[in-house]
Amino acid sequence: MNSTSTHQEFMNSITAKNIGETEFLQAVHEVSDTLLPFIEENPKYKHNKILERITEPERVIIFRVPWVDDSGIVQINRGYRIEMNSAIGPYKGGLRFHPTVNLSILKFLAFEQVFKNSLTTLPMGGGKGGSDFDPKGKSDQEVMRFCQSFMTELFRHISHLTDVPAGDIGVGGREIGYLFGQYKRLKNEFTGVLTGKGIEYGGSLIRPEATGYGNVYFAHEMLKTKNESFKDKIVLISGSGNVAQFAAEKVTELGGKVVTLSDSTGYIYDPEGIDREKLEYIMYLKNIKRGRIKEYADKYDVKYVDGKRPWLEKGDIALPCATQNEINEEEAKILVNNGCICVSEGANMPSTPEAINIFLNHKILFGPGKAANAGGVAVSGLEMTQNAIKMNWSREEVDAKLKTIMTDIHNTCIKYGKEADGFVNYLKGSNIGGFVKVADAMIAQGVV
Ligand code: NDP
Ligand code: 2IT
Repeated sequence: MNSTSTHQEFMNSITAKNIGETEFLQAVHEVSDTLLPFIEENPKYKHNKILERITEPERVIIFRVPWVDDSGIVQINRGYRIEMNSAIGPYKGGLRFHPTVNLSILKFLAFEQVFKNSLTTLPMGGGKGGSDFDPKGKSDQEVMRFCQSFMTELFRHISHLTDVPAGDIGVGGREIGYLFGQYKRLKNEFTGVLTGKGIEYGGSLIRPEATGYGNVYFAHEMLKTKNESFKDKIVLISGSGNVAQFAAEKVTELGGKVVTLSDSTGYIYDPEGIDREKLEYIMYLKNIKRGRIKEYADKYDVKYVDGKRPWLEKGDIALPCATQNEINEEEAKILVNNGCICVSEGANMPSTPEAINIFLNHKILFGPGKAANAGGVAVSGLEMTQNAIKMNWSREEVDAKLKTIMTDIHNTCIKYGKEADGFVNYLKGSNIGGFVKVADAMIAQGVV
């Protein structure tokens, strides 16, 4: 049987087992498509059914999260933790609070996390969790009560030795603080059970910056292979949350000009560039005022496009940093036709499969999320180490380690993704590079 029909057969069985889980099936399809030929060449993975095992979560926890809003009304949300794979370390991965959260989205994120965490070279398994709770428009008190209720169930399933959650969409420093406080109270122990903690209670310097900075470091490595850099490049960024903000900061520091940012309602286009001072306003707008991106356009008198994404604008480099499936085929074509030479994914699975095909067919630099955004979880791993040795490293130390990790991930992608004509298929490189360590560890540990 050829690998295309083997792939179809594999996908048929996965689809039958995970009915309606669109995003999870999309992620598995993309990974297995590049892995199957490699597995055919290395029969030990086939005989041990690694692909079948790695796509089945070790454990899925689903629970009720009741809480009382400011007007005294009882609200009920659904909480999840997907414990996907612990072959190379404790489950590790973020929590997402967003109304779209469901089992499919969290399983796709947990699946991606297994490969990403392996790529970092640190000993972390893969997991993900969250809730369909929408923090938008909620008071701090409501967010606190929700987080306390969420942790009142989650605490019995996690610990610094077994499963270490962190942030993701809708979960930042504020939420991690409330979650940590409740865990500590319930367990009566002070441990590094969460990462992304405040600096006063065990957090790591550079963790807030890590995903955005890491993405830019990874893109920088890709650009270097073409004797290019960020200097004087026009950069399109989507999102305006944690990842987008620090990607924008690093791009500007490296001499690039960021002309777009977005949120779920639309995007802004600032042809003069979103410089340091304007970025400070974005940080105030998004992290403190919790307002809409349109307010930037009103303040600086620039274009705001409602209901659209930034990919319609002309740019040399695109950094999608908002959410999954935010670049479709049409938008990918527009990017490439407008001369975009590099797409580096700060978000998880922001490009649809059709968009990825456009990038690969045009042989532009395409850095998939599991490689390009691994800086966040990598510094989470460094936070775990600092907690374990009861020491704090300086900004410079953590930043240097982050840079080294991103460069190493880039090298791994080249090792497994360089094709006969010299083109580096980073998708293939990151999938195989992330797979090997986990798969070998699974074989070594027997059928568990
Ligand atoms: P934040 O919550 O800080 O910001 C998310 C941003 O994306 C906001 O601007 C938000 O707009 C926008 N957004 C969210 N959902 C949608 C949607 N459905 N459509 C359009 N825009 C949307 O999250 P992060 O910055 O932490 O996460 C961004 C991405 O990066 C996610 O894909 C996440 O999984 C990924 N990531 C995050 C890491 C981290 O360390 N935080 C690590 C690795 C990856 P609005 O305010 O309107 O909701
Ligand atoms: O998608 C991700 O890698 C994250 N949200 C960060 C996970 C973590 O444990 O820091």
